[in-house]
Amino acid sequence: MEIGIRQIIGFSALLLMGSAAVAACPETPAAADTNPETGHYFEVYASPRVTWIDANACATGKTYSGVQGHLATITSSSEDAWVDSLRATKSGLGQVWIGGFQASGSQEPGSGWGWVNNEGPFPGDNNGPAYANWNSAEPNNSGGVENHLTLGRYGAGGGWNDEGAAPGSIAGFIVEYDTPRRATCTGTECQTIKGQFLKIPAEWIDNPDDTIRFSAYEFTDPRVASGKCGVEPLTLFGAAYDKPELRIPAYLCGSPKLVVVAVDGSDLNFTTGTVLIENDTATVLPGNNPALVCRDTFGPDFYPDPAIDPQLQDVVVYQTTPPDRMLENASTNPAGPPTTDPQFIGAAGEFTDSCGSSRGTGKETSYFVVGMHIDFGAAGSTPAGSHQRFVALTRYKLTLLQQSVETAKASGTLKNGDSTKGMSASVTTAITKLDRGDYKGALAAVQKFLKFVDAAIYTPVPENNYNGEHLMRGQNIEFTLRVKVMPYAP
Ligand SMILES: [Ca+2]
Ligand SMILES: [Ca+2]
Ligand SMILES: [Ca+2]
Repeated sequence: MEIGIRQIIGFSALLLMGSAAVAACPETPAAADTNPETGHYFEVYASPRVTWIDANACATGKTYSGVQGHLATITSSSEDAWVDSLRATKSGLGQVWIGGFQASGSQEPGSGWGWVNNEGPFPGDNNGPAYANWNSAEPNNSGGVENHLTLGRYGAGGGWNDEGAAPGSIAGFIVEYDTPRRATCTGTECQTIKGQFLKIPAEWIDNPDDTIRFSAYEFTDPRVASGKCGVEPLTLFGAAYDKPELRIPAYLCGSPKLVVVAVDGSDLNFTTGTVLIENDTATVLPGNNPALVCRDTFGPDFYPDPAIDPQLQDVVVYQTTPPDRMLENASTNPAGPPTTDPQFIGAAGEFTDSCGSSRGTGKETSYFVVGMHIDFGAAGSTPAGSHQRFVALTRYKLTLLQQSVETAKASGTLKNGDSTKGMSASVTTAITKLDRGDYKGALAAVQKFLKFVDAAIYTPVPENNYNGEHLMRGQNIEFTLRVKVMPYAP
């Protein structure tokens, strides 16, 4: 499955304009601004009596900075307040269409509501897990024909209305563009986007003017709505974005939104160490499904028993650009596919080592993905099945670590001393122990491996940060064994 940036199809707007049934789209917005929290660009258009269908066609026919528009989707209270203020204060318009619609055939006013842009369902009252902000008198399905969502019927801050019965009350519509958030950092500690913080080893900054640049792109994982989590991989970016592909394997899935942070660290110079990334996913992605993200973030009410499902935890995903540098990419792996399990094959790897934080080597440019969970699909639907899948995933990760150590030795970055021999031996021991079901022994071997990494001397080589890779992989396996495998052993 692949989603790229949606292309501007010049003649589709022409076709729409040629149809007598569709009104012309307004050219100039009454108000427009960038939401500082999400980076998304919004435009409020005056278009009296426009139908929701026509407003939706206008919105998807517009582009801003190469990004296609959609009727505004409002998935958090902060986004709601900001968009409503743009409408009320800056545009001065009254009731306007936004991107909520009710599935045809839904007769109950409160059932079947969803967002355009594949941004998921939302409840017909204000008490569901997903955000909603209905006025206390709404939705009422007046006249039996109100199947689309508006802002402004009850004034600023007055909440949402289902509309369709009173076309004369419609003043226009709001378009949202999922434009990237951008940030540039200097120094060793910096905030990239709201809710995300990076700590870079001081030795990486050899020039005070060195910068590290970020662009954040928000996506909704299409596999969530189509039931393909744990089944199909996902490819993002590629030629349509003029960027290298980001390949996410089947076992990693959005919750359902995810943010991809594209990192350009080409000004930095680093051959050892890792970058620490701290994410407050509730802030980075306030619209995410709270049942699928971190218990530590949302509190025990949403996720009372950590033994219920170890798959449901916020993870951070890392991939180098280009993707073929990753050992996870079976097609370019010199040792051939490291696993026969298609679910695990893919370039991106998850490298979280506790909820909300992660480590990456950051070599060259890279992608970090925030707001995903591990999802084994049907194979992980029982505690025993989930446990088996985590054991298989850990074994796969250990084989990749083993390969990484051998590749580092061959590159000359590691001398064949005691520490190097200890690294190889402890990974082999971990695999043997895991295969025997001795998880405690496997954990001890991985912890020993990390001590050997600390003791080893890595001679810098230009093409790779092997020290960072060994730290990152070793710490991730240690975490997976300790937090995911051992507590759920039958
Ligand atoms: Ca939105
Ligand atoms: Ca209705
Ligand atoms: Ca209504």
